[in-house]
Order: sequence, then C-alpha cells, then structure tokens
Amino acid sequence: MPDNTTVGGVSVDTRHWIGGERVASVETFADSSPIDGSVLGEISRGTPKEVAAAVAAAKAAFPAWAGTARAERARVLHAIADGVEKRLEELATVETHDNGALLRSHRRGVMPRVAHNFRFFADWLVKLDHEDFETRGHTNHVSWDPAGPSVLITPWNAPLMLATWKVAPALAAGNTVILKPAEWSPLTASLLADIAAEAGLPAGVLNVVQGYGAEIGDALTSHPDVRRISFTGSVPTAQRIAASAAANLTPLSLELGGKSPLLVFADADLDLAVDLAVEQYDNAGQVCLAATRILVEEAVAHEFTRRFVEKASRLQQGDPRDEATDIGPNIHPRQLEKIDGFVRRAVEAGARAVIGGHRKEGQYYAPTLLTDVAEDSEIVQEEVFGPVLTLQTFADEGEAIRLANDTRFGLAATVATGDPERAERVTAQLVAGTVWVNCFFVRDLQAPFGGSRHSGVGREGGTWSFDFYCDVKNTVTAPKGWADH
Ligand code: TXE
Repeated sequence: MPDNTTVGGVSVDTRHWIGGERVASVETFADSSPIDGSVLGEISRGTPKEVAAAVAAAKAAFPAWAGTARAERARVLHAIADGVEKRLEELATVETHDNGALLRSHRRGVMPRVAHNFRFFADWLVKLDHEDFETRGHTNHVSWDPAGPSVLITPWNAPLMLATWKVAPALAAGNTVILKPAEWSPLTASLLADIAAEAGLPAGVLNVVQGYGAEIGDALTSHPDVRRISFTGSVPTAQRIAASAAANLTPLSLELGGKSPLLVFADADLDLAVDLAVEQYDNAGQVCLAATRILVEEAVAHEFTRRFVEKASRLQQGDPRDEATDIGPNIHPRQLEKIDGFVRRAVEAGARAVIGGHRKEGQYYAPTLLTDVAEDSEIVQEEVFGPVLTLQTFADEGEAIRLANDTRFGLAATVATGDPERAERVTAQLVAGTVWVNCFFVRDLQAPFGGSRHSGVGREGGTWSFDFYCDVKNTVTAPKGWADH
C-alpha cells in the first residue's frame, strides 16, 4: 500500500504519526469523499498495538514538554498557527473533499479559526493566573500543573476545527496528546501532524492514531497512562467511553449532541428570526449546536413559515467546492440512510413536509421542514444530524419555555424577541450551555462551552480548558519565621 495519497492536488500521508515517525498498520480502510463517493485514500487501520505505542510515546515525551517554560510552549503554538495559515488553502481543499462541507466556509471561517485555536490558547496560557490569597497569615498559591498524556477523540462534522479546539489547549497546558480523528474524515489530522513537526513541536508531544473507534476506542480510553480524555461525538459512544474510563477514573470532557430550540416570539424581528432558522441548514445540518426545533408563537407562525419557505427555497444545493453552493452533501451513505429513516418514520407518524422530506441524487438530502409533529415524537426528541428542522407552535411564554426544555439534551438555545425583559426572563429558565439572543453561532474562545444533561459533561474554553487539562494545585505556605515558633 502506498504511504500517501493526493487529494485536490495535496499530498497527505495515510499512516499514523507516533513518536515523531510515520508508522503503518498492516491493514487499511478506505476513506471516501461525500462529494462523489470516490475513494480518497487507503488509511492505516489502527490496532491496540499502535495505540500502546502512541501512549508510550506520549508518556515518554511528557516530562520534557510539561517542564518547558510557558513562553516557549506558547511560541511553538504560534508557530503551528503560522503553519496552518501558510497551508490554509491546502487544508481547506482537503477538508472539503474529505467531509463535504463548503470550501468557502473552510477558507474564510473554519481554517482561520483553526489557526486562532492555537493563538488563543497560547496567549491565554501566558496570562493564566490566580491571585494568591491568605489564610491566617499563610499564602495560598494556585497553579495549573500539566496532567499528562491526553486522548482526544473527534468527530467528522468539523474535523480539524474540533480536533484543534482540543489539541491547542492540551498542548498549551503542557500535556502530550494522542489524537484519534473520525474514520470518515481522517486526512487533515495527518496534515496537522506535519505542520506541528515543522513548527518544532518535539517528537511524541502530538501523536495521531487512525482507525475505527470500535476497534481501538477501548484501548485508548482504558489505558492507565492516559490522564485525560476529551471526546466530541454521539451519546452512545460517550457512554461506552465513560464506562471504559471508569477503570482508572480518568477525567472526561464530553461534548455531545443536541436538539436545540429556536424560540420565535411574536415581538421578534421576523426577518431576523427567519435568517436564524435558515442558518440551521449550514453544514447540511451536521452541527451539534444547530437549533433544529423551531418554536414559533401562534400569532406569527403562518407568516414566519411563509417567509421561511421563500428564503429556504432559494438555497443552492450542490458541489461544496462551488462558491455559489449553500448546502453540500451529507458525510456518508450510512448517515444519509439514518436521516431518511428519521424523516420517513416522522411522516408515517403524521408529520407534513413543508419543504424537502426526500433524498436527492448522490449523497444529498433536501433541506426539510416538518410540521404537525408531536412533542414526544422521535423526530422532535432525537438528534437527526442532517438538514431537517421541525416546527411547533406555542401560545405563551410559559409554553415556549416548557417545550424548549422538553428533551434530554441541553446544548444550546436561541431566542428571537424584541423585548429585552422577556429575553432576560426566558434565558434564565432555559437549560443549555449556550444561549443566544437575536443571534446564532457567535463564539468566543474565552467563553465556557459544553452541554447540560445528555449534551455533555464539563466545560471547555478559556480558563475552563486549563481547569480540565491540568491538575489544579493549591500550595499553602506558612509565613516567614513560622518554623521558629
Ligand atoms: O459518532 P461517534 P458517529 C452524533 C450525530 C450522529 C451520531 C452518530 O447525531 O448522527 O452522533 O455519529 C469514535 N471508543 N454526533 O457514529 O461514534 C469515532 O471513531 C472510543 C454528534 O460518527 O460518536 C469517532 O472518532 N471512540 C457530534 C468519534 O468517536 C469511539 C459529532 C465520534 O463517533 C468509539 C458526531 C469507542 N467505542 C456525531 N466508537 C457532535 N457532538 O457534534 C466510536 N468512536
């Protein structure tokens, strides 16, 4: 098997990256493009043997990296960001071929954010501090000690963005990393390994192991030398990881799915509310934060729906490399089957497709809005992870809040209202890690990010990331001369 493949003119190594070296597995798996189903490359199919080697490399590299001065760690992280910016076009191209999200989004939004992930945590690290405080003359000093080798398991919907949102703070904290990208979009993690090495990150500090979660997941998450596990993905996989990590009580950060609501009150700017709703089709609906449940006050439901249909019908669906495209393909034939199954069962149960409700040629699903859906139905309660929204109506604020909170998730919520007092009242009662008022997807890396209930455990972002990736220590020192007494 060849050691690399060429995707959109960019050469990508298809092997693991362990201890500063490329390592091949005996077997490979085929990685295909959602754009046309073509095989992009044969990727090393990791086994517990490569996992053991990667953890050993991360363990060996840990003392030196943990002992590296903060300013030097920050310098290397900025150098990685420089490398990302230098190869931005290549990263954007490869990512679009691999996961089917829009090239223009990768160019203008996602890859600049990848570079920013490194710059932000480098800068945050340098100023990370806690003021000393006194207890009966004794000084308390809080420090953030690097925790150790960290396993980072990432999904396919925003591969490099979500990987680096974990890699950057883990490295900044002084930890070493074993990154396991999703098997449906493994390529940009391999490019990141090259960029990090070129930036001067020492061997073994970042390791990339490719393969199927079902085959190497347990080896990664039950390893006694692993000190942190951060995971973004589905609830069942998170439950499996939590059980596996329990053997060593390894601390976990779990960023899971959602079924977030968009609440549209009659006093809202209706055009803005429609824009917010249509935005939920971004990335073909494969966004954990997506507000897939639209809740509209009865008085404006008819007009909202009319304007929504008008705007959504203008969306261009097609090749994600085309600048004019608004919605690309879904990641994998299996995901498409899953989406289609959800919609078919919903329609059988009485739902009506106002728009969409069907597959299109290739790996595409038509943007869909379903009405006449019951509150306790599968389509309202379960994450579809495709371009499928539901619309329910409410009579008053109390009912809006009740509907909004009535799922097992709690990742995000969006409120459209022209009344600031209502916004305050409503947001205070929503169960969600992030709430947006009259906006969507505004993200600052210093803000806490995570979900409640089945949407996750823990928070990352800003200081919260360092709290997670470090062993936070309090050192209490007696006053001078204390020992003489
Ligand atoms: O996710 P998995 P899948 C949701 C979304 C989607 C559904 C299924 O609803 O339809 O999950 O997607 C690795 N031990 N989200 O099956 O399995 C796997 O290799 C350790 C929401 O792709 O959770 C990949 O790297 N790791 C979500 C990663 O877990 C294991 C994003 C995610 O895959 C493992 C993705 C195991 N036993 C899906 N099994 C979000 N929160 O944004 C698999 N993996």
